[in-house]
Amino acid sequence: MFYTFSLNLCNYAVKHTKTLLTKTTHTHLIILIDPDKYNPALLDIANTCGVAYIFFGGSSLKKNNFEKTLKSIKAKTTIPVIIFPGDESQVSKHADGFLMLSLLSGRNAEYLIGKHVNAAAKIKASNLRVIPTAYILVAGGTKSTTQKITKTTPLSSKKEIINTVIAGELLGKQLIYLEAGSGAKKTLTASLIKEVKQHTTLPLIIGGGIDTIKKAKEVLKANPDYIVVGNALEKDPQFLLELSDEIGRRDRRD
Ligand code: 1GP
Repeated sequence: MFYTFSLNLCNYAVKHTKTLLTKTTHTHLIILIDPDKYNPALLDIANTCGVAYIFFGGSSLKKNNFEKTLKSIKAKTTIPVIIFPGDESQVSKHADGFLMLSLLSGRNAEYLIGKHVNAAAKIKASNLRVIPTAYILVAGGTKSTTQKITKTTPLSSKKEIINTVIAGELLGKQLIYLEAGSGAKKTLTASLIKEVKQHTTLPLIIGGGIDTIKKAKEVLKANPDYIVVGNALEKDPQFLLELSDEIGRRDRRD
């Protein structure tokens, strides 16, 4: 059992494992913090709410405070912080791990190998735990920042999504991150997530556009290993309490 029950704000807490982002029996929650929009109040809630990981990074940072903000987060929490890099400058030995993202849904060589070569020596020197990740952007009803920056087209065909997941596994990735894009209008459907799960044994992360409990419930029906929520928590940190309750309720029910 991954969760341990305790009397705190959100009814349960998380026991962290040494290996990062492993497969789970019940969906765990990841919050995404954009360094430019860090709100310490969100971290205070996260510390009591069974958040499994913090993803840290942003696709268009302007404030030049990546390292400083990362250090201040690490000083305030024991939740593992994993860099979800928006570009090759976002590397720091102060994090607990690093998602080595390959944007497999796109055909832009820079996001398949180019940026990785630029950052490789720095990542290796950091001694970070690196998780090779198949990053797959799926159409979410709006043009996402990732889509704009990478100049790639998100996938919409179920067959292509599944074949991309399979290719990711065959290429040796250790994690599948299926993403509707930050601020997506539509989240991924439970039926698509369930089908994807039938074609991979890798841990599966679902993100993009989870901004209501109704949308969270749809994604949770498919029981992915992790869901990631960013935008909605920037707007309302209290939403984390509701999300956490919903996940905790499912964990106890099954
Ligand atoms: C984005 O999947 C994450 O990369 C989170 O998306 O900001 O829409 O929650 P949201």
